[in-house]
Amino acid sequence: MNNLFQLLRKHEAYNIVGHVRPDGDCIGSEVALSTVIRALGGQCYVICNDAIPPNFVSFFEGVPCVPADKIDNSLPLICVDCSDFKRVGQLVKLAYDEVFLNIDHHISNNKFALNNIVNGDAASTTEILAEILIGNKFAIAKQIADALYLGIMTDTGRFAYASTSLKTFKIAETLISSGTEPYKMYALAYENNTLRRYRMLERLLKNMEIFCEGRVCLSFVTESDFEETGAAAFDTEGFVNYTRELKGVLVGCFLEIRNDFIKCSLRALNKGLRVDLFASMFGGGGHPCAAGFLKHDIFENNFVERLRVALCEHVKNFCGYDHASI
Ligand SMILES: [Mn+2]
Repeated sequence: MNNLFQLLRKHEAYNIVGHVRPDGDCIGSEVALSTVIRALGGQCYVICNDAIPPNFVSFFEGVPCVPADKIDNSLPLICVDCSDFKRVGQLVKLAYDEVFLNIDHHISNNKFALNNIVNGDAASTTEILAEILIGNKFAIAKQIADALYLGIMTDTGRFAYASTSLKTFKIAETLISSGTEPYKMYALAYENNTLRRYRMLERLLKNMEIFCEGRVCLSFVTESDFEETGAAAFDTEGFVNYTRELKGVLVGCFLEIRNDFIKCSLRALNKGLRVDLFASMFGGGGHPCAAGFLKHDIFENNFVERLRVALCEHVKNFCGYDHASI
């Protein structure tokens, strides 16, 4: 893992990209790594291939960004927090034949780059980066610390998921020592809800249903819900958690049923439920407890009904797994 610095010295300038619909870990990784590269004397541009949630825009202060339709593809590409090269979005995918470096923590990562720093056990991509920086005694400036903290806080569900460990808190300690103020990061991420997000939340709660003997909860919002509330794609970030947090539910599923695609997010109570495997049947992926897929092709009218049946079958097959051994 410590070869990150050797790799970064191979070129003078880079493009960095994360996944579409960027979340805190994606943004934190982009900002932290690009700031590190510039601190090392190199140049680096973050490719903005999707709308950055407004509450996270401040993290990009002073970070050179480039729109996805103006990419200089002569610069080597670094992908962060992407399990698959598809996740970078169509424009970036078309611009590049090869990826210089892939840094990620998804168990399903298919190591698509020339160089891969992939650790499926890490709680977040920012945790991987933080460990490397701390291990190499890199002087972590406040902007880098804030970005890393944002990613770690959001991908561990505010330091709550099973992926949260003593190591997570030790890294957080270093970041706080470097100037990060936890309450400010929390407020940015979780106390910036818009009314249109809450209006969407009403619809999520209204459409919620439990089936498979109480083991699966599914809800959805539709294109017209987005239109009527004026919500943007990022306004539904984290909605899937409401489906998973119900008592007795083993797997939660949240669907965005849009005009030309369905986005499915899945969360499981524990690793044995392997929602990443379920998502992979539909061309998606992720983590054992958190996964999803995007269905772009014209889908059958009864797709959601078939999904319900398949989900219940999957949960019945996997909930008998010996959880004690995981
Ligand atoms: Mn992540």
